[in-house]
Amino acid sequence: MRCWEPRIEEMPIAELKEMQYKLLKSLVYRLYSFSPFYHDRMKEQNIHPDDIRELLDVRKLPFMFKRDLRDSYPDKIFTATQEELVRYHVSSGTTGKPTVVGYTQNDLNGWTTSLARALTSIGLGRGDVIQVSYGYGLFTGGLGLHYGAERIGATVLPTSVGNTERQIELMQDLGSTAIACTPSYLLYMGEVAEKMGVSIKKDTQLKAGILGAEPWTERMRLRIEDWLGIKAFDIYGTSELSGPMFTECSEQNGFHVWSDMALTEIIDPKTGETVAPGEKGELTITILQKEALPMIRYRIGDITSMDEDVCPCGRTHPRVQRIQGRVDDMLIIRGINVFPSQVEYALMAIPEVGQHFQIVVDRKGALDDMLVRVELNKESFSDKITDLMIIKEGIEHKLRNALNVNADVELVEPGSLPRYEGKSKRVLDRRSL
Ligand code: DLL
Repeated sequence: MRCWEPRIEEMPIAELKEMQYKLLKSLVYRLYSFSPFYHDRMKEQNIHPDDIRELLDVRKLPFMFKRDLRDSYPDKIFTATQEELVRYHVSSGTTGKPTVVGYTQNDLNGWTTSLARALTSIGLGRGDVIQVSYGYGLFTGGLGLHYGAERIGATVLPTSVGNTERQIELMQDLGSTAIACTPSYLLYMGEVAEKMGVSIKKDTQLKAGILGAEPWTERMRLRIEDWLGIKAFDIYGTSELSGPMFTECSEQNGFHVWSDMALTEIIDPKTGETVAPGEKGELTITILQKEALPMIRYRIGDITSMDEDVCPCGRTHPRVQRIQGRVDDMLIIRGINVFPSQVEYALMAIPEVGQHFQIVVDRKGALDDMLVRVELNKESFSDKITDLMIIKEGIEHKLRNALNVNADVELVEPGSLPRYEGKSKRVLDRRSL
């Protein structure tokens, strides 16, 4: 029941690229002929499908942005009729109209295959109990992982989010071996378990976390693995691509993007040019096989780099490195670019610091002011002001070194910052309020 397709997953890179070229060419012809949206876009750029003569010609095609989906709310951009659709998902987003994604049966099959391959690459399969603690419903996380896990013959425990104490009881009673949720929810679950007198490391059979839907850092991975006694794997996707689709394999070194499904480019967000191999830029994906909502050169807004070398696991499909932040997540503090992930990375190296923090940005007069509220761990929290002052100054010093900008630190009691069941919200930017 595992989903291991060596003919595709280990296909020599040159053959994979040839396959991608053929898929791209037929996609472009199809959209030029049948989609008014893409037809007009290509015409505007003076592009005809005959201009696509090799894979690199993808660079001639126009980009697509989230606003294109919003502007065509709810389904004007779909290339399948409502009768052909078998499901909708809707993502709310923080601004403006939501985006709606429709799926044909083939689209759902492809999505499930992508996750089945991914879960297999982690080493999961028949005999595993996968607790799906992503939200079920309009969000893609719950149902996406649900069907992927069923496809590989694992037993699904569809807990969705919330009701955390019950989740922990079920994890113990039914022997969950893997959990899929946001890293912040797993941190919260670990704390709730401790309050219940349960050690996830010692008292459960959990061995893997499939964690994503929000940015997290390598140091957070190490903390989670050490604390909970599991291997933590990154999982990535966005609702527009289908939902969660790609995970790291057992090598834990970037998530494999299946080349027969998606063509990945990393571009300079300012110029739109492709960056040099291995350089950081904006992840841009063309979904090669989707019926209801194909996407050409979709600018996702996530910042990362890509490694096209063959993976030690044998898979030839490129690995995209951990997402470092979003183009629109970047804070500019007194002219210096700061990503929340840099703050997390710096904090997680400091032993006194717990897992939770919050960044508050204000404008004082003409100047930006950044405050980082940091929870200490229980052992380091003390009543002695002098001890706390030393820790606070130490953290401020480390943040200054990591970020090149001054940040004030406020130490707060363990357990006092907000906890999240879904995606966390670590930045409070009060400059725009
Ligand atoms: O978050 C789909 C998903 C569900 C992914 C479950 C993984 C697991 P959206 O709500 O559309 O879809 O949000 C997509 O979330 O563009 C990233 O900014 C962020 N994101 C998702 N996964 C990761 C990750 C789902 N592993 C947006 N690391 C994306 C960093 C992530 N950011």
